[in-house]
Amino acid sequence: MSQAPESVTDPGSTDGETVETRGDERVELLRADTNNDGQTDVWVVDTDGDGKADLFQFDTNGDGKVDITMVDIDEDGTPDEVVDGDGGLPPEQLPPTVQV
Ligand SMILES: [Ca+2]
Ligand SMILES: [Ca+2]
Ligand SMILES: [Ca+2]
Repeated sequence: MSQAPESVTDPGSTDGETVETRGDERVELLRADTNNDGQTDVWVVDTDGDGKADLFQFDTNGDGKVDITMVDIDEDGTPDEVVDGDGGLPPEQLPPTVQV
């Protein structure tokens, strides 16, 4: 056993990494349309059912797909992990609940 320590291998996807969240649920507390094109571009999500947001996703280029995903794993209001893409958690294409 002289092999190097286990290395992180690329799963083969270039669409960003998968994020770890507090739970497996997806309760969308808020969806917002910040550029008023009728498509959601901000998602605020609770993944463990405690009613507090711990997953935040943003569509920054207006194509309706998530470009940045932030996870607040300890729910202290500060993102603990930020990844490109949807983090393996693509939102449903639903109309925004809030027009900003
Ligand atoms: Ca929008
Ligand atoms: Ca939560
Ligand atoms: Ca996008």
